[in-house]
Amino acid sequence: MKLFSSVNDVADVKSIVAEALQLKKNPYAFQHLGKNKTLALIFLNPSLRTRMSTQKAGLNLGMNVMVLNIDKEGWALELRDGVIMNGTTVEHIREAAAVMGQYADIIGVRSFPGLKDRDEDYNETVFNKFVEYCGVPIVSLESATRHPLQSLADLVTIEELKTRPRPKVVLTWAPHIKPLPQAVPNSFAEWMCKADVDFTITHPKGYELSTDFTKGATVTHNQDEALAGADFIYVKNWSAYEPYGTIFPGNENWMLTNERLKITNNAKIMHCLPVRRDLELSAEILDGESSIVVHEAGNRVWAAQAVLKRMLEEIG
Ligand code: SN0
Repeated sequence: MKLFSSVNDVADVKSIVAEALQLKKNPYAFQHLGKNKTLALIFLNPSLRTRMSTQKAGLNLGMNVMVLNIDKEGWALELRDGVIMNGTTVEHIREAAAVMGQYADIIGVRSFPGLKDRDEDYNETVFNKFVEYCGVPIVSLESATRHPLQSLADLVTIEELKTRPRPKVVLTWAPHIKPLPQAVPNSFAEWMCKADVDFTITHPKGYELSTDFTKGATVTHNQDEALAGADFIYVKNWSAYEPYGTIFPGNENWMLTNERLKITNNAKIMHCLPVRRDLELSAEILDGESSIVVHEAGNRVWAAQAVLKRMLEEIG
């Protein structure tokens, strides 16, 4: 694997999930693979879990790891082609990415969407420039439209904790005060559509995701209907795809409470984090028995490690 940016980059989803669970049991078995290899993690946006879990995954594999919060610590990057750089940007992504490729054997990049220009975001303009210019294998640490390391960790978590062979998994929209990317729900949906689960998406009218990510899912605006009999509930806010980046007023009653969970099959509650308490998800759920959000975040290490391991095996 030279690129990990979506579920489509994984030849066999089942086997990478199994591999991640194997690594969880035996984290240091492949340290020889990463010896004298360098992983560079480049952040254009904030991070807690992705940064720490991917760093730990690299260390577990024996790699050297460098982190650059380029948005805060680097030169202001120019991302557009054909502009005279007489403004605030100092360095072009063409040189910056190429230079990073000189120092690293694998690069991870986080590049959130601007949520202004849908074509620019959905063409993955920024992430693809890193792919084009860095010249080494590259891992998405959340791009404009997807968060594949998160989704792989989510599937690993479902596989690990499911109590029946084909669990009912529900992705539910949750309230928020600002427009958030569709990356996490897009990505979760495309991974679930390829997994052996019964998958339903529920959201208020207007928050339809791009159908490129949801083929095979059941979609309903009736949250209770979706929650009935659910084994796993994935909670996440996202802004509208159309009109792009919009949030509509209301829908505060979409926040889950213990009362709302009574119709589920004793559902386990997931969230990628960070989560805003009592806005997106009730504190009583986060602090209660049904929440698996911290366990899920722990599994980010094994997902990242499975991906890096495959890349290292190919580099040789
Ligand atoms: C990001 C998102 O894509 O929704 C990262 C999730 C892993 N989340 C946020 O930007 C949350 C920001 C906020 O103000 O709550």
